[in-house]
Amino acid sequence: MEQNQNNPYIKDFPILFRTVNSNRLTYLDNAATTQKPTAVIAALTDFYTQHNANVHRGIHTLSEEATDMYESAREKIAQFIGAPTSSEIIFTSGSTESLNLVVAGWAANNLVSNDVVVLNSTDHHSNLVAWQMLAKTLDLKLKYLSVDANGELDLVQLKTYLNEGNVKVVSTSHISNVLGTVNNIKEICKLAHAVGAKVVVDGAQAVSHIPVNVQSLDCDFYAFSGHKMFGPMGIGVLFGKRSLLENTNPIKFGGGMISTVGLESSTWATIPERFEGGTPSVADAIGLGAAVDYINNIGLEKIVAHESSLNAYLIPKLNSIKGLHILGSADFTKRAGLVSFYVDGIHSHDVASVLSTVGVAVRSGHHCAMPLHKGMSIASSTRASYHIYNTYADMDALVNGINTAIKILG
Ligand code: C6P
Repeated sequence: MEQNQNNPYIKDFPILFRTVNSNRLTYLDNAATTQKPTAVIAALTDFYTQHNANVHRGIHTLSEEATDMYESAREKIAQFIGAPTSSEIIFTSGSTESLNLVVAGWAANNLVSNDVVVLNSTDHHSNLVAWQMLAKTLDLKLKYLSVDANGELDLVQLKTYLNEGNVKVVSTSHISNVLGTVNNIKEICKLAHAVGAKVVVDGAQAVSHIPVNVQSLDCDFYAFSGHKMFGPMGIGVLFGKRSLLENTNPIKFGGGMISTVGLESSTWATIPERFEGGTPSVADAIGLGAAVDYINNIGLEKIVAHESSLNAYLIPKLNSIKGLHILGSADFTKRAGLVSFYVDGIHSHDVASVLSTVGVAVRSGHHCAMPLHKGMSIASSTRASYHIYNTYADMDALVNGINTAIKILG
């Protein structure tokens, strides 16, 4: 029922009613950014038409309203990911800034020369590059976990690394944005914590696709982006355990994040304001709160079941296309709602271009995961990624478009 055009969620997303190149829009680029429901757009409009003011600064009515709305969004997000307190929710501009805050704010002040950070080649550049930069400055050692053909991280090797000593951090994505693998964060945390290492999770592709509870995962930091979960662009979140945030230096200095300022030195506001220097993206945070309400109204179990049924429908069809190779696990029950692939002899951008001519939006390229593609000896891939509003008809449009691309270019 929900997999066909009677999917009840389509009507919530105005953009899905536009045409692209004279075709119905088939939006399959949700891992890059999701579309926005009316409820989120309305929350932004309501803020700007009724409440617009800066937060934590004024005592006039609009400022108090804006502050209440901003803080209540923080509260909603804390509950949504099971954070113990809303003070452990830092608003950032997105996963990239959240990960940079962990690296430049916490790790730069808590790691020393020869400490080891364990990463893996499926990690997004936002994670890899930030650690590489710090490794150069502090002379850290970076170790990389092997990834098998199914996209699974080698946890036996992780145990070996942890036993070798000096591992201070294990940092990984929760869900790979290329392979769709759902990493076993709970187990990784258990192993890492046994030797006192901290776990940093890049949840950009997980939040809104699977239930996330930072307390049951027991991760130390968890980063995600609002725009990949029906929220506005320009807003994201870093969850950090309070004891670690207390030992994290701010990386943005200015208004709103100080307690006292002298001519020689300053002291910081309490957490979380300490990390939110300058005027924050107030409307976008409130919009993200509305996105959380929207997801809660659907229910994450329904989203998981929906994406899994799209996988079950699409993947066998893709597998039957000659010359098309799917990256990651062949077992579609083991992946989140995205599939990346390449077609022999046709560049990923050309596949995406032909798909665009028939209104199908997918992403092509290295998806900010160059080492992963290099490790698979390919330069790039084409990726279809779905969400609650996608249907079997969307999958058919994708498959037909790929067949057309092969006919034209193959
Ligand atoms: N991935 C994609 O796959 P920002 O741009 O800060 O909102 O998110 C960065 C990011 C971090 N980690 C992972 C696992 C991600 O997938 C992303 C963003 C997008 O199409 C853009 S490369």
